[in-house]
Amino acid sequence: MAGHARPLQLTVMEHQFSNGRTLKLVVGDITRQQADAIVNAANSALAGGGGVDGAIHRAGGPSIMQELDKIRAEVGGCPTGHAVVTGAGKLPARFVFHAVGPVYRDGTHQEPAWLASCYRKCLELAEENDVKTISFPSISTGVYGYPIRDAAPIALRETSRHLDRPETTVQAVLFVLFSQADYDVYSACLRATSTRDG
Ligand code: AR6
Repeated sequence: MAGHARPLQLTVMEHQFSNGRTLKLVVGDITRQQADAIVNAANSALAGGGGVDGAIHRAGGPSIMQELDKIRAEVGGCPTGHAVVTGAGKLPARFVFHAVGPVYRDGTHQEPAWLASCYRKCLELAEENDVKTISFPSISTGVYGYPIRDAAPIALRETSRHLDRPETTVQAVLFVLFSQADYDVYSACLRATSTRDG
């Protein structure tokens, strides 16, 4: 390969479903992307943290944590595989859906089911709140250690299934991947699925 230029890496990929809905992948910072709802990769305590959680609270301002404080006082937190909704503060969105992904152990401790559940719960919240555009980070593949090659097919499968449904208010799903390497994994997976499913 020495001496050969690397092929141009596209940083946007869009898949259109036969019903006109779209699933799009980009590289970027989720706090900078306009959407009706932005998904956060949170923890069960809803206590904030690093990674995308930290970025969302920093960019969105204190109102998000104040709303989470109330939720925590009322229901104690959010179990793995579930999600709660708050406003989006200063973010360019109406809502933040705080989803709690699984901490990865070895893949045999229900991690795939919990991860799939996170995406489904966020899509349910989207329907309940009349959300047309929703952006996701790659849940659990940072601090929580889920191998991205195993997580990406689950994320793409759950969101594609939802977009393919005849009745859904969600018109567009955007995955905002934080590195070119993460984007490359998601785009290869989406390409493989699109080729297989036509
Ligand atoms: N925009 C988009 N993606 C991002 C951003 C951003 N601004 N920042 C990080 N990522 P992580 P988890 C990517 O660790 O694995 C927190 O402390 C990151 O590169 O944020 O679900 C919570 O409080 C990775 O690909 O979430 C929890 O305790 C992906 O987002 C715990 O981490 C998810 O990484 C949750 O861990």
